[in-house]
Amino acid sequence: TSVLSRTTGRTTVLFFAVLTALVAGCASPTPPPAAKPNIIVFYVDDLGYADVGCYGAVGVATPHIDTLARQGVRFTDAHCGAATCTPSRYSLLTGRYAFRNKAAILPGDAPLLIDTAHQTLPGMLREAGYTTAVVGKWHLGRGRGKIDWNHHIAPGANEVGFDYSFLLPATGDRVPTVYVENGNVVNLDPADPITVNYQQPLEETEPVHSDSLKMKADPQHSNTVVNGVSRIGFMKGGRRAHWVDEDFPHVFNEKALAFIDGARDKPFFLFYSFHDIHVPRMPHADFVGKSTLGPRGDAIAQVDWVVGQIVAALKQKGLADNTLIVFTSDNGPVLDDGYEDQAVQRIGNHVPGGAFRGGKYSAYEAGTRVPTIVWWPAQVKHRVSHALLTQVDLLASLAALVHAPSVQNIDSEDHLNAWLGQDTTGRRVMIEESFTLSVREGRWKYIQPFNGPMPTWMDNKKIEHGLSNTGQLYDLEHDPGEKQNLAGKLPEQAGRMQRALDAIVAG
Ligand code: NG6
Ligand code: CA
Repeated sequence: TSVLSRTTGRTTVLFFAVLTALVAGCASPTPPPAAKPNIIVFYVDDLGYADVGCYGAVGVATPHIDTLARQGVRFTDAHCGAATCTPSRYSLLTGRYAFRNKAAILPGDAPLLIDTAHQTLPGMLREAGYTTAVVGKWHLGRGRGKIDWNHHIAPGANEVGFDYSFLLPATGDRVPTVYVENGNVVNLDPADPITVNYQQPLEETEPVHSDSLKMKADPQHSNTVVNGVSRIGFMKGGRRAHWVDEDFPHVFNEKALAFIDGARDKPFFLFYSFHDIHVPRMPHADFVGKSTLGPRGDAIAQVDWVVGQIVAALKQKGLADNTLIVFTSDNGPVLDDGYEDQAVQRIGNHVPGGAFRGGKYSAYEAGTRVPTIVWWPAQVKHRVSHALLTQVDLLASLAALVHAPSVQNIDSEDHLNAWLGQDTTGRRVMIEESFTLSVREGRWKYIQPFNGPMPTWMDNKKIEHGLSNTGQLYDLEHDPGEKQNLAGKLPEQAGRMQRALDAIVAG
């Protein structure tokens, strides 16, 4: 059958499925089995709520992302699990709140954070007949103890459900600065083995001379220089395997497209996990100067180009109609995250967090409220949705989509209808994670007290962390910028929400 007739057939089936569901008074229209779409999650790093055009960006154009939004569902109240990377990725992939595993930002040599016995999003899809891959940033650890980078490293992405993995081990600002493909360092020269240490300098470690750097960095990022950029953690060896930061978009695209090409007989799941727009922001020469915002904005333009390339390839292969794309971010925005890249100086009128307060690391809304777009030409109509959503629910929601056996998970809820733009409410109660926990219920947000110490590296981030040693209550409908703490005025509401939060934590 032609793409057209297949689509028409599906639309008809969907129409009847929706009708049946409505008649039955059931909220969940069940898509027909034939609709098992390809699924791509574009996971951008540190992209703030208003960092793309369709959410209000100034100084950088994102035409390809805006097209997805114009044709799909654009969400205004969708959240990543946490205000930092590792916990968000953990909850996206496992469907569990990260606090259950005390997930925090990992060093580059950490053991695998995900329990291989737990159900995962890629594992669930694989069982449902998908071929699965992750390309880009990982930051969820690997191995069981001290890692030997010179041999096969397991368990890792491949042991938690990905058939194929091509990864940056942690972040661009952490060593080792090498790609790991299916558990093996790419291009490793056995005569030049890799040593990594996050505790202390290696014998050969030389002091960083800031004059020789492409971009100056703060003391925490001044351990090892690779490609003219200094990083967190000490590393030696592996020279032939070193990545070139400027090449990331081309390297990752090549791997992503090869995977899509090879997925011929099965639907595929691609977790396209960007390094952009995390520090160090080192866009390819093609994107330098594409924005008025300096490297941070140029990196956004680069993300947009990548999205455009992948969507164009899908179209060219006749796969676009039946591919579901989720475009989103792992935490809110940060300008100065340790490198002198002009992000602060060149911000102009651009407001990365939009109407929301705080940013990456923060308990305020901008910490986890991130741009989120769902695009699926065959089945999703354009709309702007104010449904309350969390990435924790992608596991149960996509399981419903592909008719996987029921998900055994305490946190992940099936909100497929909301993800597809049909139900506009979404979650009733939802946790946001930062250095503390917050709970959302409709327009209400409660941030529980925080008494612990802050890591010292937070001192120079210039971020409003939103922490206080007393509880905070905000009415987001009237006060989206969280300026007026109503906990004193409405103690019962605050107390009720603290108890709701405690109940979720207790499981
Ligand atoms: C912090 C780093 C920051 C960034 C962050 C992780 C420092 C050392 N700051 O520790 O640069 O790498 O970790 O970002 O001053 S995340 O998006 O992966 O969570
Ligand atoms: Ca991040």
